[in-house]
Amino acid sequence: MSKNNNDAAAVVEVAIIGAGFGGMGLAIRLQQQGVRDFVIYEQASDVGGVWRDNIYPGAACDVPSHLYSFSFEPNPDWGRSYGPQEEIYRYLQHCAKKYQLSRHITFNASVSALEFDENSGVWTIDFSDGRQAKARAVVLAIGALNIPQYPKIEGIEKFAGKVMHTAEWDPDYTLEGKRVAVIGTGASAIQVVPAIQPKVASLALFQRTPPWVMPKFDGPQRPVRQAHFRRWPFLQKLLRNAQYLLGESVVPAFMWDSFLTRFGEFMGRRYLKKVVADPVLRAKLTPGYAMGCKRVLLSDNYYPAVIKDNVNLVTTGVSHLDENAIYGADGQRLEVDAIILATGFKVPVSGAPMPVRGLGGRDLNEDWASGSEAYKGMAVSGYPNLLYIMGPNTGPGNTSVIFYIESQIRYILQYLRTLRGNPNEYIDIKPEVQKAFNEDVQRRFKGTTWTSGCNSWYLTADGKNTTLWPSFSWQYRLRTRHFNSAEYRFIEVGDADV
Ligand code: N01
Repeated sequence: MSKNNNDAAAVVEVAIIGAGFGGMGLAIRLQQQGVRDFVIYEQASDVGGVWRDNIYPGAACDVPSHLYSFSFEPNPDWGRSYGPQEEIYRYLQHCAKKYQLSRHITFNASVSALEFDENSGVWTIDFSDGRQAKARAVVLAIGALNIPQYPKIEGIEKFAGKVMHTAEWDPDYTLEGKRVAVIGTGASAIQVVPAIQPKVASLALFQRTPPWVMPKFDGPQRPVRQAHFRRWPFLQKLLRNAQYLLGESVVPAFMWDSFLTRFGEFMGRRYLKKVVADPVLRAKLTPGYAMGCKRVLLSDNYYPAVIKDNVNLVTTGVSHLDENAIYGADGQRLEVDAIILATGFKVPVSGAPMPVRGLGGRDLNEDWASGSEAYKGMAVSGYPNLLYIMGPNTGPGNTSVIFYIESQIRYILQYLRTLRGNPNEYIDIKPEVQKAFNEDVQRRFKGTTWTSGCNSWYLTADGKNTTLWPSFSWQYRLRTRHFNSAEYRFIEVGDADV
């Protein structure tokens, strides 16, 4: 493959890290193009990514199910309008089986480091068990939200009961009749709280910032509809397109227009008033920041659960823990058997979860120390032949992440084809191209609700949004439609003087 590579036989053309939606989607598309020289390294023993791992009660998607599948693999059999975790996990297992991905996947392969060698134009992949592999191109399909964020709470190590993060749920622990504290009121919390509230003896809900919650209108999909979708697939496609257009046209407008944001807030407060009669509780649940600045949450059963007698909404913050109890910052002591941390994830793309060394030994985590940045969320200057799926500034604020993943897959296929056509070169995005792209991205955030001044994981410490795409998703699709080789440097393998 490369003129200076002595161990060419062991070098695979493409290594994909991760067998979730991104890695599997790319693998299927590569196969369909007749490319066989690729491997997927997956740290777990099954496919599925976050949909394999997040098994807390109530875990589900807040994007309509018909939008939450590959465009080339519709699922007429979704059981609900919003897919629960196990259904989405089953869907991914079905895709893996149907497209025979297992022959390309190495399971239980946890990548611990990546290093590029400019003399051979090859990436060395280190695994945590000491194994090594080599690939010409690496695609990091490692997901954006998968490293749990554990809060630092004084005394947590002394607590004698159970402590569980929503993303690391212990299915063998029973909550029936237990006294439980839930910390956090984000997307995970509003799903787990209604699922466990009827079972537990008491539920102390520690809310730091009240979220905006809107009704989800979730419900079962009738068998007759499934039958129609199986018989006339275009009907499902129509529904999918209608849902896409709704999310795409209505929601962004609310993010950009302050009048519409106010209207959304009015609707949110109206919904809260309809469900929560007690004005004191309602005041505690009313958000104090502009709608959309943090993720708007969808739920039909969160507020109805919070008003139940066995739920105690604590708004004073967590002070500390002792062996048997959790203390509010106001000094109240609540004896509990279990603490559920619904405290979210390490800020995505704030760095790679492993050392990544590019040209001249540069370190991606150092380069991204003050905020991550890539070209179109995929290529990073100084790290040739390396691509991200769902990298910086490609998170959707309003529509399905699968739409973005498929846009990136189309681009990456062109990138990899170009690479295959230039076997003695490696390619690197020009720094000035990456810089201009990111200046434009940041300019587009100005005046949106995302920069209206809330404390959100979307933002870096200095207020830069490195997570979301600041525009319509169709604009992202258009901008990733064509791979433009003029934007890249093509470097001769062995020409280390770069
Ligand atoms: O996490 P979060 P999440 N003391 O960071 C609070 C995706 N997702 O797991 O708001 C007390 O949103 C924190 O308080 P505050 C989705 O993209 C998708 O819920 O920072 N509280 C907040 O209330 C989502 O956006 C689905 O003041 C503390 C909560 O914990 C992302 O994952 C389902 C605290 C964390 O909320 C993250 O959601 C679930 C502390 N020390 C998740 N630290 C779908 O449906 C944190 N908090 C697809």
